[in-house]
Amino acid sequence: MMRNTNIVEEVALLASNMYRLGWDERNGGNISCMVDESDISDFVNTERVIRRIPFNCDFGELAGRLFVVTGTGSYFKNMERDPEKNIGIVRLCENNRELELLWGYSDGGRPTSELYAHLMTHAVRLKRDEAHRVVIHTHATNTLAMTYTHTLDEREFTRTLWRMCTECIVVFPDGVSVLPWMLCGTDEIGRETAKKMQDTRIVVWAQHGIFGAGRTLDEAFGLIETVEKAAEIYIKTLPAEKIINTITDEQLKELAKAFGVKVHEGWLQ
Ligand code: 2HA
Ligand code: ZN
Repeated sequence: MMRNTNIVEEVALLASNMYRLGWDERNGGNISCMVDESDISDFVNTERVIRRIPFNCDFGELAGRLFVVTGTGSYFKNMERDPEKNIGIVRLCENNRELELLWGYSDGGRPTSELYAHLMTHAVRLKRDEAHRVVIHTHATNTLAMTYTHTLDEREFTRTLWRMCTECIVVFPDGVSVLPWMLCGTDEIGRETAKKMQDTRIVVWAQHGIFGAGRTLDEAFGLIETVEKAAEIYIKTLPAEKIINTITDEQLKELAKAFGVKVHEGWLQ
């Protein structure tokens, strides 16, 4: 590890960088990193459980594993200033019913709403590569924009990205997968993401963002950064063309219902 930073500081630093790239507005984006006891023993007593967080964590092979995870509702902008509030370290319980909080979420918080997708992805990637450790979700701007103008066919999407920068095919020879628009924060999007992660380390969520997996924070971030750079070139060289995909009014209503918000009267069809 560079300098003398611990893994939590590394996550916070990455969150700051991603915020400054403009990808993580408000509470957008989340990061999780699987760690060993030795990575955190300097500042965490793993025998001491601060509190138990109810969660369906029936992830067999991950039971007992430790994760550094950004908190739900927390802003990437604020991670570095107050990591102990915005980031937590949890252990997946053997009983499949709860997470043990060992450090962080100091204001009573809990892990990201996308934890299910993160853990499903960790389980799948770990089977493919025992050195796998990191999952990052972010709202990478140009990648998101591309899902409005490009077909969502995975082969075509990947081929377009590969052609945008010379090194793309070297960085992600496995290509990218694409999920159509789906409600976020659900087990279903988690299952679908993990399924795609069997073949590619990048999964694009149409009209939402991107998921990337890697062995280190740098590797997972570098993957996303490279895809995003290619998407930026694509968007910049795009002729004025019609948008062919969008979030429909039906999907907006589904969101409003799922999150219990009252939408401006008459503004949806
Ligand atoms: O809340 O990005 O997808 C953070 C998100 C959800
Ligand atoms: Zn998101």
